[in-house]
Amino acid sequence: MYLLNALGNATFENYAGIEGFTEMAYQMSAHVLTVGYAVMLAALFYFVLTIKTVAPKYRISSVLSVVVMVSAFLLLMIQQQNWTGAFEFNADTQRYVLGNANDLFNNGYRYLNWLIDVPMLLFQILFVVTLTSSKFSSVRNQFFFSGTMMIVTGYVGQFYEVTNPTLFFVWGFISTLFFVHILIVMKKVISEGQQGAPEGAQRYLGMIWKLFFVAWMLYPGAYLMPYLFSLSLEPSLSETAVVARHITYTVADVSSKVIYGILLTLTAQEMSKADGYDYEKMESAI
Ligand code: RET
Repeated sequence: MYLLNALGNATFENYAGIEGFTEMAYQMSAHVLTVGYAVMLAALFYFVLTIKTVAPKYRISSVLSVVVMVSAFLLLMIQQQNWTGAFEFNADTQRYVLGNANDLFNNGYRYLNWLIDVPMLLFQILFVVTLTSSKFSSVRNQFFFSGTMMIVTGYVGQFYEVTNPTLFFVWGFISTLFFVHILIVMKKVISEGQQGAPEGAQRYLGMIWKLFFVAWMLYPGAYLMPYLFSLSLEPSLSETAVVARHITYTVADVSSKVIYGILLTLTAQEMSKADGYDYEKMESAI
């Protein structure tokens, strides 16, 4: 086996790339990463084109989705290029191996993308729901603080996923504490938002909570992927785990940014109708 520090603090995708990826594993990764950013560009149009289907007071939610789409599109595109740039085809072994590119593969672009998107996604719902007992500014600050701390601590931790499992798990654990705080605050925001909301909006808010919980859980799952595959304190370097991480991140991104944004738009449409703003009955919605 390889020396487990041959590549310094590089992530496990690179260590797996010493032996190399089969055509299928390499291409599936490249394709999944491409679909990831293509969806963001497509959804950008949805959020722009539907903005007038909700009453003006809910429109900041659509604007925040637009911000999320643009930043995710750009960073996920760079993430895909990072993948294709880091490995090259070797005709002798018929595998894609670490090339002599000057940049190894790293998921850091994702983490820094989250630094923009996580606060935006958390703020977004506050422009749709009406809080009954919590204060807007207090919830906003808690979301901002725990959101950024969760990501920064996870970003540091992911550098150690191969070379120092102890540090990897310690940083991951600290990050999880902030994550639990976010889940608690979000649950409260959604429960308050459901009170007094029209029935359709209540139903969508219930769906948003379930989606939020499952989609956000996928991120720590992807962080742990080399260990979920090895089930030991040595990271797995299997290419299946590498592909599984790309798929997990992409499913998580599409759910937590795009589907979440669409459900918030649908919620805001229901609330707009209850407020007397019904785009379906308007002469011209756009
Ligand atoms: C990390 C580190 C390990 C522990 C935990 C994590 C949680 C990450 C989450 C990220 C959510 C990102 C989103 C991005 C959307 O653009 C940092 C992987 C708990 C929950 C929603």
